[in-house]
Parts: sequence; structure tokens; C-alpha cells
Amino acid sequence: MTSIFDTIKSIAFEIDHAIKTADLGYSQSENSSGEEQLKLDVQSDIIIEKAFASVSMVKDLVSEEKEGVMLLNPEGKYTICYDPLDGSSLVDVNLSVGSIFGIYEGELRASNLVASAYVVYGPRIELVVATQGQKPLLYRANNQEFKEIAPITLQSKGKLNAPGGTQQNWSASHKGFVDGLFSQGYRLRYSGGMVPDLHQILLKGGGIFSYPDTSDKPHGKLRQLFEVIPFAFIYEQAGGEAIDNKGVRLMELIPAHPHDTSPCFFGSSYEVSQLKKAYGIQH
Ligand code: AHM
Ligand code: MG
Repeated sequence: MTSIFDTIKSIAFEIDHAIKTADLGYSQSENSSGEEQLKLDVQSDIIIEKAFASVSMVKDLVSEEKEGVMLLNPEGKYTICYDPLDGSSLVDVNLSVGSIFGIYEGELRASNLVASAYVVYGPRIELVVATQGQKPLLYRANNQEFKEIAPITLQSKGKLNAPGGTQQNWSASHKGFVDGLFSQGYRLRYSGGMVPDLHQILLKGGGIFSYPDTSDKPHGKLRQLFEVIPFAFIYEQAGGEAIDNKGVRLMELIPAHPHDTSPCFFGSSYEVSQLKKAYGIQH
């Protein structure tokens, strides 16, 4: 597993360099979700593919920017599902973006995720790595090296509320939930990049990020294999909770297709209990 994490570290520096120097225009293609691909999305995807090609324990890759599964090393053990540059349209306006990696062993389902990691490209580059049975670890880059900073623990109650999607498409119960938190003094913190938004809640001690089912996206927007499940694992390892709109743990998801999405909520236990109340979830 160390060779996978070391590869993610070198990928982080390469993608950061691309963000700072590459052309920001669109490529000629669309990804599997029918979205126009930025040149940077494609470039980041190629950086990751090349980096893992020489890591023999990586069997195959599933990318937000590719259709299907890409075989790398038939003798390998792990499948890496990744979003090479999440929130990439925010690069235009110079906000933080990220890369997300889920490392699975065996069939692609949440219960087979063995580790996950994300990189935040902001004023500084930060990396969070989570493995079974341990608090997620925060690393910060300095002089082209990552230095371990601290384990991350989520408090049982925070102050931040990051509600995704378009309000006019929210259900009445979701609107009730969001309004309820604001009436208790919660602060709005939503940049439109799930990596920096979820990172902020983790590092500031707590709160909740939601991307619900909406009238225009009944299954949510965020992809299970390379966005939802890796972060669900990190939030649970940090002492938080991660559930869907029915109250089911996101770590029980079984995607039918690599690009399936799910409504998702990641947060501290108090905020998740408020969500369950607003949604009428009994358990
Ligand atoms: P992307 O993978 O195409 O960049 O989209 C994912 C992003 C997330 O980072 C973010 O949480 C969400 O889309 C924002 O969507 P919205 O603007 O609908 O709230
Ligand atoms: Mg994404």
C-alpha cells in the first residue's frame, strides 16, 4: 500500500504543476456523465494513469474521466477509482480543487474499500490518507515533500453547513433541515468543490456537507465509487457519519455501474441526527 500512497504524493505535485501552468480551455470530448471535459481534467487523468501503470499491485483503474475499467497489471491486487480533478471548473476562478482516490480490493462495492485519499490544491497542497482502523492522517507539502501533520478527529457537533445543489430543486424536508441548522446559528460554507468543502468541515472540527436527491437529480450528483465512498470512509474513520437520504450508511453502497451517483450526507453525529429527524428517518 505504501507504493500506492507514494505514487499519490508524486501525482499531487504533477497535477499541482499542471493547474498552475496549463491551458484552461475545453478539450474536444465529453466524459461518461456527458459533461464537457476541460483540458486540465484530461491532463490530470493522464498523469494518474501513467503514474499507476508502473505500480504492480494496482490491477486496474476506474476514472471519472473514462468509461469502464482500464486494466493495468493483470497480477495486481487493487482497483483505484479516482476523480482526477474534482471541481475543475473552479480553477478558472482560482478557487481550491482536489483529486480523490478510492482503493478497492475485489468487487467494486463500498465494503471492499480498503483505503482512501484526497489531495487539496489550494494556497498549499494538502493530502489526507485513511486506512482501516486508524484516524485519517493530514499531510502538508513543503519543498516538494509531504510532511505528516496530525490525525484528524471530527467533533460530535460543529458549526458549518455546506448544502449542495440548487435550492429550488430541494425537497421540503431538505429545505426544512437546512433552514433548521441556520436557525441554530450554523454558518454557510460552500465553495462548489466537494474536496475543499469536506476538508474544511474535517479540519474545523465539524458540521455537515449534503448533496441531496433533487427534483432535477433524483439520484444526487456525486459519484459513488470515486467521490462518495472514499469520503464516507474518511468521515467514518474520523469519527463522523456518512449516510444517504434513507439513512443507510454510504459504506454499504453497491454500485451497479462505475458512474452511478447517490444522494450523500457527511458530517458530525449531531448534524446527522438533525438530518434524520428532518427526513423522518427512524433509525
Ligand atoms: P465535478 O466532478 O464535475 O467537478 O462535479 C463535482 C462537484 C463537487 O465537487 C461539488 O460538491 C459539486 O459538484 C457541486 O455541485 P453544485 O454546483 O450542483 O452544488
Ligand atoms: Mg468530481
